[in-house]
Amino acid sequence: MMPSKYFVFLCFCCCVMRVHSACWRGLNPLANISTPVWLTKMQSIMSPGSSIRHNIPGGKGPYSVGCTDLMFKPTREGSFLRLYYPSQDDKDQKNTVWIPNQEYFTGLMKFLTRHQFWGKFLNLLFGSVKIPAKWEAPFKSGEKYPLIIFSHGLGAFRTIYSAIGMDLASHGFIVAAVEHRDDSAAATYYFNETLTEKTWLYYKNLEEGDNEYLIRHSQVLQRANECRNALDLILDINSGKSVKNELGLKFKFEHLKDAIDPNQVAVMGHSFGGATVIQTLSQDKRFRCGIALDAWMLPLNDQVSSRVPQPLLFINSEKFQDLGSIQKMRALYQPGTERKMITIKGSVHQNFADFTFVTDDRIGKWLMLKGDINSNLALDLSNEASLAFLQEHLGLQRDYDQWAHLLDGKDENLIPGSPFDEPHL
Ligand code: 8U6
Repeated sequence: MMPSKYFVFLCFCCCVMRVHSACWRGLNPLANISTPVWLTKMQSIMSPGSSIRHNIPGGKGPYSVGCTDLMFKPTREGSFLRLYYPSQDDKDQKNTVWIPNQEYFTGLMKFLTRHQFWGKFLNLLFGSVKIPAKWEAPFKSGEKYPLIIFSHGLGAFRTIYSAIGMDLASHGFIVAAVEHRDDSAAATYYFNETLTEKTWLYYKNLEEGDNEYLIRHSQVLQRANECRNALDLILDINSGKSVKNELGLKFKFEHLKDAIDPNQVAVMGHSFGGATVIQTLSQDKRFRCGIALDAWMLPLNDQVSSRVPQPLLFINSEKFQDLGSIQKMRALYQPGTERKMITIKGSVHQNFADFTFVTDDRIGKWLMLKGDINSNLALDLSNEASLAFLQEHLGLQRDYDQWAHLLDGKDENLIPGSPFDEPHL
């Protein structure tokens, strides 16, 4: 998916930028090498004006956003999730580290079939990037919030959909982004029973002769179970059960008691996570509606299409879907079901994940992380359409219906339905 020359070029650009940015500031780049200061300089290449940026947008809604991680049960069968939530306005709290372990970069390189050198390189570039959500900020109690379980894409992991998670949380949602242990995440980890050993689990590439459908289908079943387990866990916390966070963090999950309306639960996901949305809805009616962002339909079997009575929103990129996958989506349009589909003009598959925000336009397009549309505009449209849909189908008393026209594709940057549809006469 990404020719080596692009990586070499990226490296080259970054090095050039590094020297340039150091020169601009009248610094001798060599003098600082191999000191922590050197690392700080490294981060300066991520400042505006260089090819690498770190402005992952925060939420646009009225709530401050907090973020924490929860690992429930230490083993592979447990739940691992990142929570974005409405928080108290706390100026003392620090922003959240975006990608908290270098192993995630190792896993990304395994997924992208690149040499490990590049993982170390990306870790240097992005390992200390922060997102504008307050780490472990106190929860804002006193209201009931709807809940969204979020499922990541192939080769992704729980932390790289933060622009979506933060925006929804800033609009009064609790968002739980699960990390899947089905071998489809770039990387994830768990412990043994006694917490003495940390095991990293990396993305498993398909091998020659593998039946892609069978593997991906069994993974989507596991993913749906992991989404349901995450819901069980959060509803347990909601009813006052105390849970042990294996990560030993300070965040008080007890404050989430009675904070969630169990009738206002949705499932959302990107790519493989979009397929997970559909599978999960078919298995568990506690999820009242679903949003599939550029869903990858291959993992699903044909029977699922008649087993999803809940409302479903498809938000697609312009470049990723083909006629076959649109037909699989259309098969879910059964009598009596609520379906919406929109396509974001000029967008690409990876417009929904955070890496679209951390490079400039040129490099971003080369790496297929960005499309012709501005990444902020594309995600605003996706989030606003999602909020309008969630308001309608979770019965929220908010003003997100101001974006209801987006659900009919009424915007200059949207196509109603898909590019393959017959034009309406
Ligand atoms: C390129 C997904 C990078 C990068 C992701 C490309 C991706 C990336 C980090 C990994 C997985 N954003 N999942 C250069 N392709 C860093 C430097 O991180 C998203 C991102 C992001 S996904 C997806 C699924 C399949 C494929 C690509 C992405 O669902 O968007 C193929 C060939 O399967």
